[in-house]
Amino acid sequence: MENLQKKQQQQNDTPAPTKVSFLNCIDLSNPDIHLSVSLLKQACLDCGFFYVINHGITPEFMEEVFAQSKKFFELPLSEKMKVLRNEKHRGFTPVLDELLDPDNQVHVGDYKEGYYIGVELPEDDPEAEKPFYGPNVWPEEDILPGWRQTMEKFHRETLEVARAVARIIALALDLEADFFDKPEMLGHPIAVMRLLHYAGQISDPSKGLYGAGAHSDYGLITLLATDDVYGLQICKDKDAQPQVWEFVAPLKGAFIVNLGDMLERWSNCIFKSTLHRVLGNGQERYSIAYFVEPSHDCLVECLPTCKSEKNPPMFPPIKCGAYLSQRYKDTHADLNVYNKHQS
Ligand SMILES: O=C(O)CCC(=O)C(=O)O
Repeated sequence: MENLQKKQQQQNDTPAPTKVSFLNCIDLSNPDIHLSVSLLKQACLDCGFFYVINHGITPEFMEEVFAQSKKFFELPLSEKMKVLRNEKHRGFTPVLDELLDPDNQVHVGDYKEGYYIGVELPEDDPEAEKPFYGPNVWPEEDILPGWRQTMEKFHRETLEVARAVARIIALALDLEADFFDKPEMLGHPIAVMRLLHYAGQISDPSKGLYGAGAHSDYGLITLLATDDVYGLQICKDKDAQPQVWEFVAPLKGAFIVNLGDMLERWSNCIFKSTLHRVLGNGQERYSIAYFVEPSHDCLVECLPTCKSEKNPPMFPPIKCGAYLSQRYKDTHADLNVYNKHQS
């Protein structure tokens, strides 16, 4: 993996930043499951971030997804606003829509634009009444031909990668491999993919300017695909003062996987979610985050293998849908802001 990271750093146009984190790498094509479990467990205990390679999605298809994403963000703002995010969190999110770290991003939000795509459910499906479930919002076919098909295929394929990673996580937590495959978990997940575009703004932490403010993700895990521009930073110990930030080297074609807050709760802090942020360095950057959360009604409560008399559950059980709704509400602009701008 060290070689992989060096190779990746050499491929990038810009010199590698000095402080780059070493991350373990899980090869999903490796039949030695014990090795994968051991590498993943070490990564989860150490920093909550690791690479996943040989995951089955071809490099050519990943290139195509990035090319289609770029086409969307290159549209005029007026066109993008036609597919503005709705109350189900589907569609376009303009620059500054999200504010992830209000303590440090004073009066401004993230300098990134995005596009949310969830699991497609027809409007007349009874489940579509629930937050995060329902139909997606799509740009017109004549504006971006084939765009929807590409994104739907990537959504489906990435979910399979997420399920494969979740099986290794289950084994690392001494659970049955299919623990997270249950219908209420990744059988019918809330799986939200988000195309992201950083337009080349230069971040300045001293002024509270970030591509994405410091945060941990809300769900089970996140799979992140990036282009080869540096930007993502992690803070391995969120309780340390001062915080120490390290870059994560981009690895084209791989997923960078991180643990979310629900897994921290599920595992009673044995596996912790990791604080991360994005710094812009003046270069345009594209990434795709895939947030993996269980079904709306899933009760996230301490796993049987993560509690004992000496180590009782630290968190009360929570329903996934309610927890997620609150986290999105806390971090996203009120949609009325856009109505006011338009009137
Ligand atoms: O763009 C990236 O590298 C990370 C994005 C991210 O952290 C997020 O959307 O939660």
